[in-house]
Amino acid sequence: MKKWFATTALLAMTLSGIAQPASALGSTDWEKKSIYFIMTDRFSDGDTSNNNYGGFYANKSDPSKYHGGDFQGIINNLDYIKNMGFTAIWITPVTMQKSANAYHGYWTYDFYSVDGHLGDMVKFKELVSTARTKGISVMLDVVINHTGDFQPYNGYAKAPFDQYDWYHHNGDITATDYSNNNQAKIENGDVASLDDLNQENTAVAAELKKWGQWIIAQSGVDGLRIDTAKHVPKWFLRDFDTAVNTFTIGEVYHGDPAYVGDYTNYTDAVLDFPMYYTIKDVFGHDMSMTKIRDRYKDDYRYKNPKTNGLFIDNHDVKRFLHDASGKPGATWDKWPQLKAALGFLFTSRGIPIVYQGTEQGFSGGDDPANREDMVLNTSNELYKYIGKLNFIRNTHPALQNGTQAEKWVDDTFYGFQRSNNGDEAVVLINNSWSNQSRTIPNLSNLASGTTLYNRLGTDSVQVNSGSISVTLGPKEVKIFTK
Ligand SMILES: [Ca+2]
Ligand SMILES: [Ca+2]
Ligand SMILES: [Ca+2]
Ligand SMILES: [Ca+2]
Repeated sequence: MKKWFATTALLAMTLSGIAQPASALGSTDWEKKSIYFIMTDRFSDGDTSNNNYGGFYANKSDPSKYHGGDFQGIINNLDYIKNMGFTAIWITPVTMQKSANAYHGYWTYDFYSVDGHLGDMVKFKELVSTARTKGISVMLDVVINHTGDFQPYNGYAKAPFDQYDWYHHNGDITATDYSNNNQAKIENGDVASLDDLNQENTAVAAELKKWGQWIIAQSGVDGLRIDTAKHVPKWFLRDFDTAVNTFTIGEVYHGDPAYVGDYTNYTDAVLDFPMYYTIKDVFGHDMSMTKIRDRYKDDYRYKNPKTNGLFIDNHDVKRFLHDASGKPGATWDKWPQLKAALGFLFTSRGIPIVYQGTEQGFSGGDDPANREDMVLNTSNELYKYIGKLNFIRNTHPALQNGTQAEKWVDDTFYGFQRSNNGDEAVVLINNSWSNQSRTIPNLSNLASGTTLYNRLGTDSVQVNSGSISVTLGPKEVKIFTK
């Protein structure tokens, strides 16, 4: 009888649309995931009836306008993501906007409404629960630094965010503020005229925390990506993280690991911007692999580098294939650089994040050229390659959150081993445009005679007194496991 009551109660809750139970994924769960980053408006239009919501018309020929993508479009294509091996998605903000150019979702008008271009709260819940049945967790992008640009000429965001003293009124953060590292202004000034919320006002702080709890309870999302985190006072990031009681990863757009790493004292994790710049240099511009070694030397600055969000590009910077130098002397030969960068992304410590379109070879430049309309071609070689990398990572705990030790570094060659309770992976990367041979010494936990198999190819190698001798082709990555 007891059991029957419990089941019925649960069913009743689901049917009446009451908040779903929080999934309570912690940092350790997120370390194991790989994330596909979706800009919803540009992903897939699953419901054309919402394309003109609010009088802001979808127009695919204008890159600064809505293009019609929505929750239904994601729901319809979850298998496209699942079959590429991703175990989580990060979606752009869902709050209601009030601008013809707010397709991206970062300019909130009403915190407590879902933007009608995307769908409604019921559809949002359906996305989260359907994704979960396919083994895909959902991370929601949230903006707690600012609203849209309404002040001083167009009033405010919707109540209760419609009061003068709920905002800072300090003017824009200037280029000089950034170059002088004027942190007070960076936290209390406006980012590109977007109205900066005054978290020192206790009513604002309380409302933002209440909203964070509300959107999680309503939707059932498994974690939050905190937009513009370096513009939010650090003490409030911590208060917010505590209040929402879920995994948070902050966007701290800065190249200095000392600056970025400090934020892991206030959020659970950060996006690894310092490593992004290193990946761009090393893999995109053929620079020395000693830069990878040097970057890892700063790992002590992060509370837990296994939760660092790793990425090769995103919606705010030029795509990797736009920026990459390509093969010297060739007209356009950049895929080998991209594939090497992705090989690193999926094997290094940290959570790999791939921005939609990388798997289709998109090569857009600065915003909005980097926000292309998606095509969903599962036969693209890059789609298959990412699927293979995800499969290898998903089947090897060593590559998810194992320990990581450097075994070789020189200008063109990098090697490291990852270990996790008996699972071993040796990752080797040739960053040059010619064949390279090396003997990699000092491998751990691998007895002489052990055969290691390259999971990105068909070759194998035998361990001899803790060493392996290997040859890699141009820009080749080999991932050896037992
Ligand atoms: Ca639509
Ligand atoms: Ca601020
Ligand atoms: Ca403004
Ligand atoms: Ca947390």
